[in-house]
Amino acid sequence: MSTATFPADFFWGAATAAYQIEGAWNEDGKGESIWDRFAHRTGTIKGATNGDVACDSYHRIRDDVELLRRLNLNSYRFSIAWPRVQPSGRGPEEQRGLDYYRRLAEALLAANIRPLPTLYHWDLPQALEDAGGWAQRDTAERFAEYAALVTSALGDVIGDWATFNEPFIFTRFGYLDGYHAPGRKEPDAYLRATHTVNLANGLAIRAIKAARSALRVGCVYSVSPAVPASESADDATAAEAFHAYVNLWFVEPVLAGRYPAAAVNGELPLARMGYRDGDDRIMRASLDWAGINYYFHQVVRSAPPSDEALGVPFATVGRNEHPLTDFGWPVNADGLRAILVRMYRDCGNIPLEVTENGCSYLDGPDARGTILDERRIAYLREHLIAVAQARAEGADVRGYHHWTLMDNFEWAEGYTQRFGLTYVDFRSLERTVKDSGTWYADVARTGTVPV
Ligand code: IFM
Repeated sequence: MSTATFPADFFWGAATAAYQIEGAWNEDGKGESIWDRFAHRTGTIKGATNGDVACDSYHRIRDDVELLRRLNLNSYRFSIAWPRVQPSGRGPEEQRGLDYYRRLAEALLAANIRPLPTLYHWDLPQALEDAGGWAQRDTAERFAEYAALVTSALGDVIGDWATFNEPFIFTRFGYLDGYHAPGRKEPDAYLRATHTVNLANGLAIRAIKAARSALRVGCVYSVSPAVPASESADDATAAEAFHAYVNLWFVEPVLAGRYPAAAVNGELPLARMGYRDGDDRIMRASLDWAGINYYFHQVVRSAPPSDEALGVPFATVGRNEHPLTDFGWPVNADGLRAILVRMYRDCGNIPLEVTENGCSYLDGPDARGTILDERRIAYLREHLIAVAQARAEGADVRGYHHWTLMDNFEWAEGYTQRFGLTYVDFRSLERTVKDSGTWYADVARTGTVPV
């Protein structure tokens, strides 16, 4: 397929997350988050930077909505900072935080852009981390209360919601590998954290539906298709174990009330995870849609169980023959087609949206101030064609959100990566649409990807 056309009701979007763009880290009653605490610690973030100001989006609703309008987008995926609306993660709401998100949603709607918020994109209130964080079972109840609070307050203007962004990433990087907040390297805490998040997802979905039954609630997953390293049966089995662990650990619990046992050769460490009788019924809930975040595939081979937490029976091997972005991530558009088709099946044919897909290239302004990011245009073209191919193969993919609207704070990488459709000068905070943004705006306007 060299060109592709999408239906008129397809969602063309861009995605961001609160800590990566908002700034205003301690304004209007906002509580401290685990990312505030972590980034303020020496040695955690490249360049010793943090999200205190980021893109200052908290003060620039009008500019950012205007940017989305210029890009002809009809969907904006952003996240709600839990400590902005419930500073310590429990108790009464902070009205000024809710007002900010209402103003944002209303400005989007006035520009004919669908607001698509995620309730948790990694910024846990620090007070909850002090009580044990995601490793503490009670955090599941806190999350459900917060979800009900926000959707009760804003569900009159926002119909589509996501609970979590990339549960696999924030539990693993935050509690096992330690290079994301809260910076813990504790295998047992990690295992419990994955289970708490699965409990929280089920509880929150039911709490949201109890508050407002018409809302459509999904969850957003980071996924990588697994390519077996060889044609051996062992590597094929290893690739399936990778898929079960990386792609389905937070999918099967909500859809079916169970963990994908293939991830660990059938030996689920339920006791270490803090699993209790009846948890299947808590985790299971009615998911209306799933978000797919795709960046790269992984080549997987069979290996003796070695992972310090779970003992997964596979290893990933170096990253192959594909070209790399400036961040060193392989560019493989067919991986997006493949994983959309697979996840559609594994999610029981519920609607999918691409909630993130993008690339960091460091192109900056030339002498005329133009950002000629041709590599991002090529990336977008190939990946959008892959979405069209997945649709042609039967996957019900209803939207595409590019990561990201504008260059921003890339977690432990600080400001050293640029994923944006828009260039941000981090001294003046001026935004300049890159050539890729202009190209994408044309696609969004016509619904057609040119050759
Ligand atoms: O910036 C992140 C985002 O917060 C979650 N998904 C991957 C992006 C690029 O690393």
